[in-house]
Amino acid sequence: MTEPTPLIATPEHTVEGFVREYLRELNFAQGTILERASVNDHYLALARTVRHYLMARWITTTTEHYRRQPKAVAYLSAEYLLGRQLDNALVAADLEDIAAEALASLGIDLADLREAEVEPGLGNGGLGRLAACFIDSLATMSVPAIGYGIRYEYGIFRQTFVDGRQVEKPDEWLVGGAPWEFAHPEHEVTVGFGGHTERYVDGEGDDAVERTRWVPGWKVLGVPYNYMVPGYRNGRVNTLRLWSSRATHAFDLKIFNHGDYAEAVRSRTFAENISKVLYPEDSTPQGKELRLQQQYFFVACSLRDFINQLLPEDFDLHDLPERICFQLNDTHPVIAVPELMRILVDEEGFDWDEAWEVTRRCFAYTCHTLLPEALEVWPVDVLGRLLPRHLEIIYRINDEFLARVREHSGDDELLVRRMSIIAEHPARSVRMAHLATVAATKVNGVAELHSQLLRDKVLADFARFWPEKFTNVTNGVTPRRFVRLANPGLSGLITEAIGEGWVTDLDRLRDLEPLADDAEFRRRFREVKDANKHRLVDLLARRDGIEIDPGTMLDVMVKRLHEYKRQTLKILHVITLYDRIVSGEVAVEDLVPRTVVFGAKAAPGYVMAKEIIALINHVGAVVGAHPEVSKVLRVAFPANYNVTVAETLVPAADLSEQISLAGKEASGTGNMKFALNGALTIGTDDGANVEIRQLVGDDHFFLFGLTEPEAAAMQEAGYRPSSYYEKNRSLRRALDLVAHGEFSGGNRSTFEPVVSNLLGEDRFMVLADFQSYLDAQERVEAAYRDPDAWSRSAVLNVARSGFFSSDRSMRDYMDRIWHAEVLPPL
Ligand code: GLS
Repeated sequence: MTEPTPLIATPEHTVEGFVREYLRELNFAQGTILERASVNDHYLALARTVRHYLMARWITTTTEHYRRQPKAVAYLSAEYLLGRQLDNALVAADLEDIAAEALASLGIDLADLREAEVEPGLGNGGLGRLAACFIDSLATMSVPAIGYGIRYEYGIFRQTFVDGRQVEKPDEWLVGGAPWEFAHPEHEVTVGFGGHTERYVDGEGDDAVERTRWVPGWKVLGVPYNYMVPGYRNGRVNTLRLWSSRATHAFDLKIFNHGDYAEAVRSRTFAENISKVLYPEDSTPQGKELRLQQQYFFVACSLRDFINQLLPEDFDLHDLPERICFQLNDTHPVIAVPELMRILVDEEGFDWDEAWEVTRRCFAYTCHTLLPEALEVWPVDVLGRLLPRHLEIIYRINDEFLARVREHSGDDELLVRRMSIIAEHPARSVRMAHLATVAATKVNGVAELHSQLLRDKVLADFARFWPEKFTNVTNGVTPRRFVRLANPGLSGLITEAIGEGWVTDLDRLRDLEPLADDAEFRRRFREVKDANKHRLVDLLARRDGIEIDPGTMLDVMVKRLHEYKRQTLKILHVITLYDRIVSGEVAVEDLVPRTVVFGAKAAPGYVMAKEIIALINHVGAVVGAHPEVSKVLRVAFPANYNVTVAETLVPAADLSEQISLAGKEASGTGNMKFALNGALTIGTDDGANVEIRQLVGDDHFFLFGLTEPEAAAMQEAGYRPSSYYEKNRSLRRALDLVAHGEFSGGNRSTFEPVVSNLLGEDRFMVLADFQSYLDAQERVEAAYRDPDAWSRSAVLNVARSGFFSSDRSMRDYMDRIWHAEVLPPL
């Protein structure tokens, strides 16, 4: 490839240059003029203007990747929870001040235009947001990387509340226009589904070999949409490529040629449905066939694209492992393993062993869960119907793998059954985590404890078989979005104290440590926190009509609604505080005033999670309506918590609730965002909490609850939740209030399912940890009464959390798994 022609019109990096470009966009792309433009016109013109400043870097980065053919990373993820793009692009291109000034000179407020952007919510929660943080870090670190995923037409649903109950609305994020994407229909890829396989003889005489080919029953097209992934001021822009499904052109022809209009339209709908909607389950996938179609669709497109578009034509695929590592983000993209085998064996003529050698070295697998029900399995009849050739390949991979297991274990058939990629019960199915583990060069968990539990429990047989395969990479979050952008006040304070290097080298936050003992610094730190609380007050008033008092302790629990995360434990604490005030046990003067903020979406089919949402809202209403209680306690539950809300909420928080049952939360990443923004954590010894506590120190973290081994032992011995109800008066009173209809207008049946579930099964041991949680909350109160000591702890949380940068996660992946090249900044 020759040098690209330099862009003729990279706009000048000045206010005047920006104004010119902006007006050109408004006039020529939006077809309007300043006086008549709508907010959306302005937003689109602004987004395109910013885009133009990044374009030269993008083209240069892409061209260089092609020319140098470095060892690169392809991140395969069914989810990218990107959040708004505008600010991130402005910051990356160092355009914040220029843009604000340029717009102001035209009488426009940048802040108003920000609000016009609908965030692309192409993910459920932590796993999707992690992927977005990772691609940001890879770009900032000049690693040649590409993200591959799905361009869902509808992202995660918009949550509303009706009578306190969750009601889902479609997320129509594309309607206003999508200025950050570039469609490339000329690079469409064809993907097959269904049909059958055939054996045939390839070649003649001595050279004749028997081969297999797949004859798909139907085909769809994948159209790539490219997104810029700008590095932070390093001149590089990587690519996120999301696939959208379309009907093949043959369908259009059929309509005209055969007159079978209805059938042709039906087929078209099938094709277009594939990328229609994000499945809204987090950590508990539903075995829906469309989901498998989505998974195969995007990995088939991505592998094809990588081979055809990003490799030179004469590339020898035997060398593929020297050129790429495909990182499997959870099991969702694991069908890529048999797909690469199929390409190499059936299309490229590799023999099986050669193909396996290449495939195995090209993939690495990240597991993101500990819940057995979250490990994906596909019934063989579903998989075989949709992807018959892939099922054959999986069987053969399994046969060869199990032969090795038998060889090593002396025919331990129980072990063989446990390790098999194919489960026999309850239905014959493919265990995607086993397939991934067998194929991958490396398997990693996402926090130290999680990786340990993978080795000891979830994948223990595999860890014994291949100890060197298993490793840990603790998650991280991007400091660009979650500190620099979300918390300008704190960022300014940090930069003033230690310079701006921290934005790309978060370990430097350590240099803040001495300032924790500096009263003036702590005062300014409190001022920032206070200002952030006021920003939140404005947001909630504007967005949700919720009033909160910025003078109270902000106690925040935001994450998906899941029983293992134990939002019920938090609400039982609220109920206990309520009860103590109402019963006169404590006087309001004796309590630290708090606002408890929840944010949580429940999977639409997850009945218990939706009941818990209703309970929180009903308790909130009663608490807020009580004249005494509401003086010191309020519950705020803004609907539709998303990345945009997080960006205002996290910097305002005082207390971060990370209260999952130990051994259930693989890592958590919200916990990291809060610590980095100076909230103190109340948490169990779970996921990355363990590492947060180790780093910030026990004195600056409120630990409570059972440890993982304790919880496991208690379950083993026969856990009886009702015994806690019987023993613990506060707990009994709180549960009785719920059961007797205190929060449901006297109706005892409303929350009966929640109460009886806690008393009867309580799978996640809320009752066992209740007292310990109350005790920890008492310690929180005591600590909060001393603002100086509290802010000292908060500053230390910031100073000691640099480890949780996703840049560090990327370095760990590079060193332990990918061994990709790092290019110089441009
Ligand atoms: C998750 C885990 O539940 C989180 O603990 C983890 O932080 C995240 C990213 O590794 O992955 N797994 C999952 O299915 N959804 C998640 O958020």
